[in-house]
Amino acid sequence: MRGVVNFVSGDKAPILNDGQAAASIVLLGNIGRSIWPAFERWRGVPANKDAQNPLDTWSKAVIGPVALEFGATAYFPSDPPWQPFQQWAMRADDLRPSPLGILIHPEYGLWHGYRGALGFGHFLPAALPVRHAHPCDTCSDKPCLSGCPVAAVLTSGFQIAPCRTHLKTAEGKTNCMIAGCLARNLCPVGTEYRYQPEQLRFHMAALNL
Ligand code: B12
Repeated sequence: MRGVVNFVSGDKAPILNDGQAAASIVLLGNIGRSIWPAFERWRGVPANKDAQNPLDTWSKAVIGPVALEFGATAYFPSDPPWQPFQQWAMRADDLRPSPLGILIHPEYGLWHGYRGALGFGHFLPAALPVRHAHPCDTCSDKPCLSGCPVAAVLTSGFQIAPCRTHLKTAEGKTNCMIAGCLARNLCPVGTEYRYQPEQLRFHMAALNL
């Protein structure tokens, strides 16, 4: 569980399966490597080996039954129309945007993500997150801004086109595709939560369309 959002009037709440606007959502996702062993076990089953978009498929296989059991509506980050997972996440947890576009947390940095959300027609108990200083504001070196070999990480935002072009070059194939995004790897926050090598490679392969 990655946090709870209770919607107030004026919010654009997601629509539940019964057609009503949700009163609350529970966000679900990973911190660091937390989901990886379970995902790898699932992928090791012969029937799942050739699944398309395996991490999204696994997320649905795990979260779908939980939604049924609790009478909730399940939302998934990869399903169009895209739900505003990052806006929800910033309300539910102590997160702010980093220059990479990924939300940064004071403890686990850039090493976390979302696998789904459960929507409910009633409000849920939710503690407001304790807000700390934004780690990027107090980071004087900002290695993420200089670490990308093609300068795809700018203060104005992440540029996907030069990144993807580079990932297809010999250099991209031997560094970013193997070690993970070099700019993300250079972030000094939450390094102990950094994804394991196969997890980094999996996400780079997903980005390299
Ligand atoms: C489209 C998309 C992308 C596009 C961005 C295109 C664009 N310029 O908008 C591309 C393909 C570039 C991308 C890349 C990545 N993404 Co992305 N992406 C999404 C997706 C599916 C939709 C975003 C959206 O438009 N939402 C709809 C609007 C209404 O929601 P929102 O909350 O208001 O939108 C916010 C985002 O759009 C964000 N934003 C704008 N531009 C960009 C660019 C990037 C790179 C990111 C990450 C966010 C971002 O700012 C908005 C305000 O908060 C979300 C999932 C989701 N449903 O949100 C994941 C999501 C934002 N991505 C995520 C991640 C982790 C990545 C990657 C790191 C994955 C990877 N394989 O390496 C890379 C980043 C690469 C890097 N080196 O940093 C995570 C972020 C988690 C976090 N900690 O914040 C999300 C939430 C998916 C998840 N399952 O957790 N992504």
